[in-house]
Amino acid sequence: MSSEIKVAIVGQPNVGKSSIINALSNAKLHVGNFSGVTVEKKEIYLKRDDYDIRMTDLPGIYALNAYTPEEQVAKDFLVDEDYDVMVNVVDANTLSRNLIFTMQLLDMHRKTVLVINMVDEIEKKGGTLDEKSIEKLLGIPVVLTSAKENRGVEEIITQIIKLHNSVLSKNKIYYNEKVEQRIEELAKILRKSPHFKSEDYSRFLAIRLIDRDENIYKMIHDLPIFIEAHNALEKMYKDLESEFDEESTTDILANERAAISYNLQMETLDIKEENESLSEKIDNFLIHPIFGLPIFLFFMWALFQLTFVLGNYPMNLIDSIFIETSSFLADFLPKGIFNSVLTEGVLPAVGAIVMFLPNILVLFLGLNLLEQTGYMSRAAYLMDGFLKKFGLQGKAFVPLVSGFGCTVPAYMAARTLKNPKDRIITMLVLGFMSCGARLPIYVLLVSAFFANQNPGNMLFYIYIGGAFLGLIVAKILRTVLFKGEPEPFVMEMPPYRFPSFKALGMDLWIKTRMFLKKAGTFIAIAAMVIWFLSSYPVNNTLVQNYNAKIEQTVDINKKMNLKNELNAKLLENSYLGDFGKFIQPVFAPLGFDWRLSVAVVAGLSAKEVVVSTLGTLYAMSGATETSKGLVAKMRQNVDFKAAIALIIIIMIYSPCLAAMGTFYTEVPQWAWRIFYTIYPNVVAWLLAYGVYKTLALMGY
Ligand SMILES: Nc1nc2c(ncn2[C@@H]2O[C@H](COP(=O)(O)OP(=O)(O)OP(=O)(O)O)[C@@H](O)[C@H]2O)c(=O)[nH]1
Ligand SMILES: [Mg+2]
Repeated sequence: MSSEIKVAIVGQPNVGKSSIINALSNAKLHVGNFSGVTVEKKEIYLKRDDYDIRMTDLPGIYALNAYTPEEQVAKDFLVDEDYDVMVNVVDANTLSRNLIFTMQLLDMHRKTVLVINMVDEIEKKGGTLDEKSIEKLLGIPVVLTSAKENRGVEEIITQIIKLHNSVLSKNKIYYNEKVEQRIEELAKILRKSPHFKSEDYSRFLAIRLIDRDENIYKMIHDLPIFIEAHNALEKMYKDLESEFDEESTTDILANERAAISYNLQMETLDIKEENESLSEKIDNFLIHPIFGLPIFLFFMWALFQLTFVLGNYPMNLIDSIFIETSSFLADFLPKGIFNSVLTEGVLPAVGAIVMFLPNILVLFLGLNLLEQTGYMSRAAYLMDGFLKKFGLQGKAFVPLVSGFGCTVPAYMAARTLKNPKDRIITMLVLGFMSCGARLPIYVLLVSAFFANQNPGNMLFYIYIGGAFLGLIVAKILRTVLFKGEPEPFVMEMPPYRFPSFKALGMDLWIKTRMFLKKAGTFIAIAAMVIWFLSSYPVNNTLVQNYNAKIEQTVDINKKMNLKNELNAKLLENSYLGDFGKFIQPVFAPLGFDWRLSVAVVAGLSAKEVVVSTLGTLYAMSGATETSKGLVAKMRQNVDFKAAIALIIIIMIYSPCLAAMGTFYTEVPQWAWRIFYTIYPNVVAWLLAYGVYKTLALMGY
């Protein structure tokens, strides 16, 4: 019989909680060198000896007084959920500050392991840590780890199992006598209620109440003991605040904890502070008041150059592999529906999207480096003044940049914004940040229509252009709907860290797998649907007429032309052709034919579908020898003005269904949901139309 141990992993942001779980298991939790990477609790299962260990990775929190939605997730879990052992992770580099939170956790009086992570960095600075003394002083087991170097992490499990099998030992933090007296007095009142009979729990609640924790206050609000507790509490606030000469009892407790933590660090950590750390030296350059912003823009520009240039090498290879495989299978397999679905429907569609995988990986690698090195927080700091001009706050930078990767986690990352107005504005404009799935469409169009210019520059302009439009919309929203200033923001500057190649590789591998899986399932199925809708109904008289004409023709080229004409006519008269023509009036002013219109609408499900649908539709129109690839076919069939209009539509209109679903989950108000569903499409159409008309006037 194996027994289960439930473990909560808790600590301040960016201390390495997720990294520790990754080191312990084969979990692939997202890590990054800035605060607020994890915004949703995640469960991981481990098996050791006879134990099933269920670990919950929680978002980082600074204190038990929760503010932001993601901090609330962690706090609710800690206070309300049932778990056997708490693992508190702290960063050895900022020990005393982290220990302040540990004190709050110890108030809960639960089985706790203290994990001091990042000891590798302390060692590099020539420091030593005396964990045995901390153990003695706090009365709980202490483990030193380096998640990065995979050191000490197994010891955490050993301690968890040991704690699980032993009785809870005394590990109270004792406050000043005057405070202790009040805690005991209040706890006694609370114990009169049948809910709070336990000694430990009543003590914890009493401390939280004296700490002015509003959630706990609300919790006792409807209980019979409330009046008595409330009166006692009011008196305590007044008395303590005058006895300690402080504004608030929160400050009194904070001072107490800070003093204990500081002493703990002084007694146990031996380290010489350097004059100017490497991080500071790099910062003199990277967050320079004048050069900082241009340097950031240069990095982004370089990223898009690389995305295009590096991504293009394998692209042609992948493209031709799919084309050759299709034409081989088309001849090899017996003629029939299966053959056609595969070689005209699925393979061209999947190939059309898979060939952009290298571009996407380069983009993700760049974004990942931004996260791993710690530059993200710097860039946020640099952009703060700029973003403020547009009614956004500096912290919004993190979700905005994540949006270049994928809009879904970006919506969730917006949870770190404390102010609901700041958060909703950020979420409403997040879609303007072109995600990785839109990259293939851009690369396709840029390759087809801007081959003579620098295509990397074009990509950069598209992404920056989208972002800039988002800022303008944010400004309008702030002026019209949300009067007021964005809140000032605080974001911690982590030290620069050399990215872990393992984490980078892991992340790219996950992205590749997910992408290929999506291409092989969702995209393939969508392509089949598109194929069937565009192959039926078959107009038999048309086919017979054309076949007769083809028989009579001798010239090979003329035969080919007739065949293509037939295919085009059949396609136009198919179900999808009918649908395309039905929606085309909406897109006709933008110069789209029905195929582009269908692709744009299909792209509402997922942006990859735009390219794959174009792949199928153009493959079915029949290929002439000169235009085998999709790029060439686009150039042949799409007008330049329409291509630009298409780029604008893709840049702005609604993101995929998954992203919209996430928005609906995160934003409960129907008014916002409806606004969000409609306005980007209207803006996209109007802008695309304006640009199309302007280009027409300019003679394109
Ligand atoms: N040098 C060193 N770096 C580490 C260690 N553990 C984690 N890191 C790095 O510290 C950063 C933060 O790690 P995460 O695991 O994302 O931290 P977290 O506590 O989950 O952060 P939040 O989710 O924001 O609360 C990452 O860049 C890690 O690579 C360690 O032991 N040594
Ligand atoms: Mg995390």
